[in-house]
Order: sequence, then structure tokens, then C-alpha cells
Amino acid sequence: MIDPRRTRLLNVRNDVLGPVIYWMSRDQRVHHNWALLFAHRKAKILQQPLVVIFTLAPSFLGAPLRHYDFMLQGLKEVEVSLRELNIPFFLLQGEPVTELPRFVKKLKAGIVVTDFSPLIISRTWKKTIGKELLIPLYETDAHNIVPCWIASNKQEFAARTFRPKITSLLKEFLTEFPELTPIDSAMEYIPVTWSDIYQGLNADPMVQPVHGLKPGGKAAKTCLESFLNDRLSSYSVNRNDPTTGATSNLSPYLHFGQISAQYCAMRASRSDASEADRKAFLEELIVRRELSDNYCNYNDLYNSFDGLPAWAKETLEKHIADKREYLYTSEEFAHRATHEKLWNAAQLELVKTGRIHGYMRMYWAKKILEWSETPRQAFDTAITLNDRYALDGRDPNGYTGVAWSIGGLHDRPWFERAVYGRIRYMNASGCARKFDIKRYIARFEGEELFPS
Ligand code: FAD
Ligand code: FO1
Repeated sequence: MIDPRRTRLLNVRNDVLGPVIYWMSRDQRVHHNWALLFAHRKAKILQQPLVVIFTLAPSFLGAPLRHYDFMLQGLKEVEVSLRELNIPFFLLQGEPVTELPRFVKKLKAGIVVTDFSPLIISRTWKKTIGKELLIPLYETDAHNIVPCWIASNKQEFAARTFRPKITSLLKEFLTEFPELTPIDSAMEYIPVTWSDIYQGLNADPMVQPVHGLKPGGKAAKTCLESFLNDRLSSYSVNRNDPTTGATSNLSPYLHFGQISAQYCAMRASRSDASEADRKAFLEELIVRRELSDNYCNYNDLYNSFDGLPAWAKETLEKHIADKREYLYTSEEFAHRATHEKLWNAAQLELVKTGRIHGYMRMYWAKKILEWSETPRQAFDTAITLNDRYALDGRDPNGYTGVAWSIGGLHDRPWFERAVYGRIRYMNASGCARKFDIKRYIARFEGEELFPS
């Protein structure tokens, strides 16, 4: 029931008799989690206890308090759900590369299973730990429906080259999940003292937690159900209109793994919405999202201008000396000090609500390209602002989204123009053709951030 292709061994070691550890990182949930299911099965076969650990790094790509708060509230729920299955949960504070091997020794563990992330920070942790451990370190892709290394063995050119590969494999991988049964492990353990964890955080409090979006697995499920019941049936028509609120709002939950994309895809494909609406949603949730993991997994320069396609770098560099009608520094962008109300409203949505509507995100990034000194500076500004304020930031989707908007990744050359070269152009009047921009600006100009 667990496809063996979802898991790979990161170091050459044999299973040892001893407790099995699931080192949870990207997929912070108990249900519909292939990595936990794999570890659970190993524990059953070897008749060993199973424990779950999360290593809370002192800092993670500059994540401020907003993100840690959302994540820790979700992890609190994980601890409770695991307790119902008699599976201990440990939260270790400190560098994973020291804390994990130390915990393995203390526990005399026999196997470590972890989940998959294409980000370099996560790959580096595993490379170091895999070398040091004398026991096996397995990695299960619990985030993608088709495991990243199965979907493709190279960086894909565009969605159109990736889509057939993914779609042909969906019938084998878009499946139900086996049930997770309680473990009869005799291991006693002390519950996490969450107050100490919060004390020990040194995350920047300048970016406060957002209201209006409850963290955790239960809230994620409610968000999915409300989307399936009320909004999926208008998704294909309204998804690009930020004033309709027609999208799922699932990205923070998907980013922290508080809900399984595969579970969302199963539920959506069975909904009674039209074929057009289901197709449009699954295109984003499966093809676009898994294409982002493909980009980050096979291009080590995913978070840099240097990672962009050659044609895009060439055309942007050809126009590097073009006169910029407006010029802003990243601070001016951060403080919404541009001449354009629509752009300032999008930045305000991002800063205040921790999210920015998908269509606006493209326009938001492209204007940073147009109004920055250089394309390289624009790329770095967009990543910094996105990761600082967006709850779904520090995600392959973000690096890929910025690379698409500013650097033509997975896109094609368009007709040439100043500053952009042949990168696809967007502007406010283009937005006005799509939706009521006055209404959008009004929502954020008066800083009344949630429509009554
Ligand atoms: P829905 O439209 O309901 O889609 C459902 C899910 O499909 C999303 O949650 C997401 O997981 C996936 N998805 C949707 N659109 C895309 C896309 N274009 N690329 C990849 N996956 C997609 N997404 C992030 O998760 N984190 C980011 O930091 C991020 N930064 C972005 C920056 C820019 C400049 C751009 C253009 C896009 C960015 N995206 C990012 C992708 C996309 O805009 C968001 O995933 C989407 O708007 C999230 O809202 P939703 O969950 O309501 O999406
Ligand atoms: N993963 C961890 O294993 N430990 C952390 O301390 C941690 C902090 C963190 C903070 C913000 C954020 O957006 C993600 C964070 N993650 C952490 C990782 C995250 O869950 C994913 O594994 C990566 O973002 C890869 O997609």
C-alpha cells in the first residue's frame, strides 16, 4: 500500500534493530503523510517503538515571528494527534545537524526516516547527517503526489514539458492513504513545554502573526472544505480576480505541510464541480506546484538571478542601461512608497495579511523589475519581501514564482520593450481589464483589510 518509489535511502547503511525515528520537517502533519506511514510500517515490521521528532532550528532563512507562530501552533496539534496514536513527539531546539545525531545516540535508534524538500538548507542538513549516522537515513517524498525524482530526472523547460510526465503517473500515485493504526510502544515521554519553546525563539517580532487565518491541520481541513463547497465551482472563471476571493487560500497550510496536497487533489477530483473548474484547480495544485519542486531540486541557483534561463538573462542584461522612469530601493518597496496605488495596495495586502493574491503577485513582482536599478536587485528584493511577509514564503513555489515573473522561467520570450527586454509585460491597465482595481485598492487603501 506504500509505493516503494516514494522513498529513497540517502546513505548506504543496513536497518538496525532499535526504535524508528520519523524526523518531521516539511510535512508537519499526522494524517496523509507518506513519510510517517513508511516509518510506521518499518516500526511494525521490526516490532520497534516509533517516535516523531521536529528539530527547531535557531533561525530558518530569516523567518520572522509570523511564520514561527503559524508553524508552532500547527506542531502543537501534531503532538496531540500523535498522542492519540500512542506515538511520542519530541521537539528538539538547536541545529538539526547536532541535535538529530545526539538524539539518535540517546535513543539507540535503528532507523531514521525524513520527508523531502528540494531546498538547499534541507539537502545540506541531510547530507551532513546521512554521513554521520551509522544507521539508515530514508527520505520519503510526502509533499508531492508523484515523487520529485520519479516525475523527472532533470530541470523541466516549462509546464508543457512537465505536464505529460506527471499526468501519465497520476493513476499510479494519486491514490488513497492507508490508515495509521496506534502503536503499542511502551516508551514514556514528557510532553513538550511549549512556553519554553516560545521563550527560546529569536524570530524577528517586527513581522507579527496574522489574524484571520487559523494555523494547524484542523483549520486547513476547514479551509479545504469551504473551498470545495463554495468556491471551486467558480474557480476557472474567477481565480484571477483578487476581489472575488475565489481561490483556496491553502498555500500557507501546504507550505508547512499541515495538509496533504494529495488529499486535497483526491477531494477536488471527486467534487461535483465542473470538469473545467476541477481541471483548472488541479493544474495549479499538481502541475504548477510540483514543477516548482522540480526547478528547486535540479537547479541549485533557484534563489538567485543566476539560475534564470540564459535567454532571459541575456535580454534583461541587454536592457540594463535603459532609462527607468521610476526607481525604488527595497526599503521603499517594503514601505509601499511607490507612485502606483495598485502596487502599494498589493504590498499592503502582503504586509498586513501575510498573503497576496496569485494574479496580483505576478504584477507585483514585474513592477519590482520595472522600477529597480537592475534585474538582479529586483530578483533579490522580490524574494526578500515575499519571504519576509508571505506566510507561504521560503517555498519552492516562491522562488519559482519570482523567477517566472522577473526571469521568464517556464515562460517564453515576448515582443521586446524597454527594461523588460522580451520578459512578459504586465501593468495596471491590464489588471483593470481583468478586475475592478478601484475595489481592490479601496480594500487596502483605508487599511480596512477584511471585507465586512
Ligand atoms: P490556489 O489558486 O487555490 O491554488 C492551490 C494551490 O496550488 C496553491 O496553494 C499552491 O500550492 C498551488 N499553486 C497555485 N498557483 C501556483 C503557481 N503559480 N505556482 C506554484 N504553485 C501554485 N506560492 C507559494 O506557495 N509560496 C510563495 O512564496 C509564492 N510566491 C509567489 C511569488 C510570485 C511572484 C508568483 C507569481 C507566485 C507565487 N506563488 C507562491 C504561487 C501562487 O501565487 C500561490 O501559490 C497562490 O497564489 C496561493 O494561493 P492559493 O492557495 O489560494 O492558490
Ligand atoms: N523546518 C525544520 O525542520 N525546522 C525548522 O526550524 C523550520 C523552520 C521554518 C520556519 C519558517 C518556514 O517557512 C519553514 C520552516 N521549516 C523548518 C521548513 C519548512 O517546513 C520546509 O521544510 C521548507 O520550507 C522546505 O519547503
